[in-house]
Amino acid sequence: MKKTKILLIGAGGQLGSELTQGLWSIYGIDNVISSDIKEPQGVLAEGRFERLDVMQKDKLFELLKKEGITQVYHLAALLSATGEQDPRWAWKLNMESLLYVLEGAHELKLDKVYWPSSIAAFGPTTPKDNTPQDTIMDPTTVYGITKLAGERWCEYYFRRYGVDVRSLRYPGLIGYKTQPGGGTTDYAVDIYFKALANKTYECFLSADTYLPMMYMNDAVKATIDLMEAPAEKVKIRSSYNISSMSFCPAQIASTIKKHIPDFTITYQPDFRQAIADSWPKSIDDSRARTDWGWQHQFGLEQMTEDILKNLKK
Ligand code: AKB
Repeated sequence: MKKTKILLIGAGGQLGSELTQGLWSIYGIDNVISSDIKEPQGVLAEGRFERLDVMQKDKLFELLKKEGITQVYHLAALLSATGEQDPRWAWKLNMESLLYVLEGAHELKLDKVYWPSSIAAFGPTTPKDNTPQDTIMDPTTVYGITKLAGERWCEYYFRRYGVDVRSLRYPGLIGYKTQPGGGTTDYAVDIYFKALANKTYECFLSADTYLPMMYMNDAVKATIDLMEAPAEKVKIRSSYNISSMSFCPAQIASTIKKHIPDFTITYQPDFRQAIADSWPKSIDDSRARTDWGWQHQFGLEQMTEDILKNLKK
């Protein structure tokens, strides 16, 4: 049997380092190579790491061949807020890199590819509550446009070339080990750091802005569960809705107050408010639950307890 050898691209981001560790525990540290355009930080330096600019297609293909890679997790992307600073670059980076990975998977006959989509692929006329799997998708950010187009490309490569590509539409991901970079949902990470450091936080979204969110432990679990599922159970090849909780800034603040009673929050909405207002408030992920058995573990209370406990350490 062919040995599994995994490459993570863009592993230096918020999800990458935790996903890398999750994959180490299944496949062993020597069979998982993390890569990023930046030098490895923290835990990534303990395992196998390659500097890689995913826009250099030749270098990517060279690495895939040299290491005999069988699975790629392609996580590199500009997110919703940073994408708006340079829309043409966001389009180029997010789309071309995906096409290189899909082409590599097809040409080199890789076993599987993972690529993340996002709730950003939905838009202002999408039903906002319990957003269905199949519905109107009219993203307004360049990031969301790349996610919607990317979903179509994934399904195209699956149908046309049989590439076993799998994807999840992540909600806002919340972890404490790595800082997020440039998302609209990042307030829900930052708030914990500021609550502990200063007992106060100025939020860039309004108090009642509900968004779908997920604790990093659940995001890693969902990703690995999907990638480990037998191919016949993965019926959606664009991207699966996935969900665990939904809350607004006022709710996360009151949950934090249970642990830090003198914590205060103020609101100063900026350009990210319009982005958040264009996204769903909650997600129907019943297809993920029935097709490959998705179950989440963390809600707002458990997540807050876990994050604050670990950050205090
Ligand atoms: C962002 O806020 O841009 C991301 C996302 C929801 O995909 N966290």
